[in-house]
Amino acid sequence: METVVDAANKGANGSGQNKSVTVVFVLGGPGSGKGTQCANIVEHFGYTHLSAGDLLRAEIKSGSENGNMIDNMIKEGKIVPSEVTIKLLQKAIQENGNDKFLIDGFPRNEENRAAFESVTGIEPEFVLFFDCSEGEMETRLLNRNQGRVDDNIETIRKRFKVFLESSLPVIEYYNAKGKVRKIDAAKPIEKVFESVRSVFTILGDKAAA
Ligand code: UP5
Ligand code: MG
Repeated sequence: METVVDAANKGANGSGQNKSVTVVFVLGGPGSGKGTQCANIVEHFGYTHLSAGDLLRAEIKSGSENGNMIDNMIKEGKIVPSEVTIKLLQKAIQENGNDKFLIDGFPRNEENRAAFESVTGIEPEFVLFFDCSEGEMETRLLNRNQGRVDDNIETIRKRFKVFLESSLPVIEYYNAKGKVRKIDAAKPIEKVFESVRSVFTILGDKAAA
């Protein structure tokens, strides 16, 4: 079966030779700071940031046939079917010349995780986990003011429930494999980035060795 890596490579140069792609999953509850810290990682470590939520929101805006369904799922804080999200992620990887990606906010449940692995053949290098209390996350989301349809108290509570029930088990799965790098995400943005920076610096040192 053709993996996303083969497909990406064909798209890039038509040769069909394997290109190795490094993927880091960036996970954590709603408002834990995934998007904020990904922007910092992009700036300092040359990754491309793919937010699954942003890709889904762009899909709604584009007027695609799945738009209404995605919009309704996001308003309810529910997880969009894997095939939709994986197609968007695959396309974004294929169309990008970079070989290092931060996948932010995905996989959100066990089915997402297994489907991504079997469809793309990609295993994450590691999983960055932003650990933050619900009280702090709630305050941040209610103060965000970016017009997100899911930043209201009712949907926020649903998002927290889905995170606990469906997404935390994914983090536990990777933790059992020794792949989780847990970050205290309740601190101020610059302090959180100090911890993030040390994780990526160690990775860079290993690659150079
Ligand atoms: N902020 C950030 N860090 C701070 C700090 N250290 N101290 C103080 N303030 C801080 O940050 C949120 C806010 O907090 C910002 O105002 C920021 O300035 C401040 P942000 O970096 O945006 O947090 P993030 O973790 O990215 O929060 P987000 O709301 O994006 O997380 P979600 O996981 O809820 O949202 P996402 O966009 O990933 O998903 C939305 C919905 O899409 C899901 O609920 C689901 O319905 C759907 N979805 C799927 O179905 N499948 C997917 O694979 C992905 C999404
Ligand atoms: Mg985000």
